[in-house]
Amino acid sequence: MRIGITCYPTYGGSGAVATELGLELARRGHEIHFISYASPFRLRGFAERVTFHEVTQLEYPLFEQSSPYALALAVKQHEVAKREQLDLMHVHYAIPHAATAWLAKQMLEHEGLHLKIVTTLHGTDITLVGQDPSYYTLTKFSIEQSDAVTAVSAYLREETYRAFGCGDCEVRVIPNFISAADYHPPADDSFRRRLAPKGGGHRVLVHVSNFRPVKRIGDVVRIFAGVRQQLPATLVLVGDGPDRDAAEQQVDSLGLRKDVRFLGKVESVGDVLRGADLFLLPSATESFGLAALEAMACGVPVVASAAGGIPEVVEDGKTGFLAPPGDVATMVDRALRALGNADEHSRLKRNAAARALDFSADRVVPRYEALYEEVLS
Ligand code: GMT
Repeated sequence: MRIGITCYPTYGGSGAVATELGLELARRGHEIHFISYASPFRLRGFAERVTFHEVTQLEYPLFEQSSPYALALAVKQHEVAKREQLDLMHVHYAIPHAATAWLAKQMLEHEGLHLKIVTTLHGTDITLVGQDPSYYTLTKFSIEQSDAVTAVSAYLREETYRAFGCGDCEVRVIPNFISAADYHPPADDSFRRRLAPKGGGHRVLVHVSNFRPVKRIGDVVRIFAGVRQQLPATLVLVGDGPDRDAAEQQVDSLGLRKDVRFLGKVESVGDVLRGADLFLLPSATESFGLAALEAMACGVPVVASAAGGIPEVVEDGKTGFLAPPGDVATMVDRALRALGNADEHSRLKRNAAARALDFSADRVVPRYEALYEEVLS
């Protein structure tokens, strides 16, 4: 098949999943065309059957506050679909990608050409941004106009029905996945020692995100502070975003500077995750929690919020522990339970690595291929 993929190219789960999907599909023999304003961050180097098409925009004084990216994207989607004879366009994150794909499709129809649209809903396109009155009707319309719609968790599917109704449209759940070869538990503790080159018994806690308010970075720091009172430990924070400055200040005010490392954006999170003893994800909500899955794939247990789609990924008491969002005391208790006893930690690590295999690319990507075939038949 010849498949167009549009996603946000920046650090973030939806762009990561879209890019890994494109690369996996290309390995399986499909021709993939990424269309976005920049090359997706996980698309590095040459890959057979993969092409990137950059959306270019005219700078014009009148557009000062509102450069119409969505229109330029629709034009590029139309152009690439026509020139490369795409069978379908798979868009990740509904806003504005599902609407621009619909526009491109209308232009093609006008020329006697047909393009199928598959939309994957990822999270705040449904739970937050899409429900804002400024986007609601267009989000609902473009979901309903898609030829197929997927959600990354059962929670997100139900939330889509609850918030948008979505008439006759069937939202299928296809979970996020990991390419198992990229994430595997380390055979020794060399990665861990690189992150915290201290003596035995020292623990490494990791959090990876784009530091938006929904991630509750303040809770990450407070959970760590609680653990640090009981155990020698280092907190490694990966990523960047609006709440980073506040987190830096919080770390200073709690006197934790020497125990916390802010790494900023890191291209290969696997290298960091392989050095972790525990992953923290205390988000207010999370439609899936790809970062937690990536940690589990490296054999790292997770302490997370029992919110949104996280319980579909992290099994409480088995691959980590869940607690209500904001319940820092319980999360500290669970983190200490996970880290304080070597046998318990090993059990959680084994379970986490095994559970992650349920979400391997080999299991999940064929479900997208089957959906494409159905849409095209
Ligand atoms: O929806 C968002 O907030 C953005 C998106 C992203 O690009 O980071 O994150 C969502 O999609 C990821 C990939 O499917 C999920 O793993 C995240 O849980 C989800 N984020 C939220 O629901 C807050």
